[in-house]
Amino acid sequence: MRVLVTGAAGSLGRTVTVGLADRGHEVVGLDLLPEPEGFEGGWHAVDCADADAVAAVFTAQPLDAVVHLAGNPDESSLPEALTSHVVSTAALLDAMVDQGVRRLVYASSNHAVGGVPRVDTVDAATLPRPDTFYGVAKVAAEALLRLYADRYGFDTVACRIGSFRSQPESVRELATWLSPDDAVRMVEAALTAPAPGFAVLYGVSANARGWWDLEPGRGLGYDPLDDAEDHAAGVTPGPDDAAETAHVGGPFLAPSMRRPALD
Ligand code: 15L
Repeated sequence: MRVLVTGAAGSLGRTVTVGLADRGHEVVGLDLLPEPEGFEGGWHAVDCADADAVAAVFTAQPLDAVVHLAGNPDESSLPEALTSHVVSTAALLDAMVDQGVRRLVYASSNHAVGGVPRVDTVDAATLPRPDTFYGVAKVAAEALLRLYADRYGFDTVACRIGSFRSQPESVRELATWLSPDDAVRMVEAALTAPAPGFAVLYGVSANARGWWDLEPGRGLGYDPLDDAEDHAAGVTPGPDDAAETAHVGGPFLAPSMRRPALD
């Protein structure tokens, strides 16, 4: 499969591009940054929110699917978040319509439901409950995926990723960790699942302390193999652990994350 990976120079992007290439896929990278050393394949240094530039990428080579990982991973103003996550997704989806590319795997986030108290069930049917403007933008991007799946018959998989790290770094992350190897498993499953239509899965490893339902992912062929518990001895408890484990979104619920929408 020839796959366009956006955000290919980021930490998740580098893991996914190498992992997909190792699994026999042809990877075309897209990022604002130049290609990392050693990257093999096509590369487009463009802004994903620039619809004309994105359209030109799609005419440069035929593609089978898109993995959209690009976007600011932190909180920002609402307009910045909408540009980074929603406008970029729309630019890709419109280019897909024009070029007949029918599958998009999306790096959504647990922050789309970050306001859910941790004791509640969190599964694919959990209603949006963003904890930040970042989360609002992820919800809106997921809504776009649903719209294009309904309107054009696309397969669009929203992966609500927990905490992508080489190792868990806090008590919360013992529940929310997504390991590098599981991230590749997740993306490949979402790319190759037969006809998922619009689907949501939780992008976490098989953590013994995990909070979220892994079954929607397993239904798409994502079987995580790693467990944050294997790294628990290296995690030092901290003063914010209780607050960070009270809601799905952890630190994004902290008062310091609050800001006016339009500043
Ligand atoms: C995310 O979606 C963020 O991009 C990342 O920076 C982490 O905060 C992560 O979620 C998390 O919840 O740990």
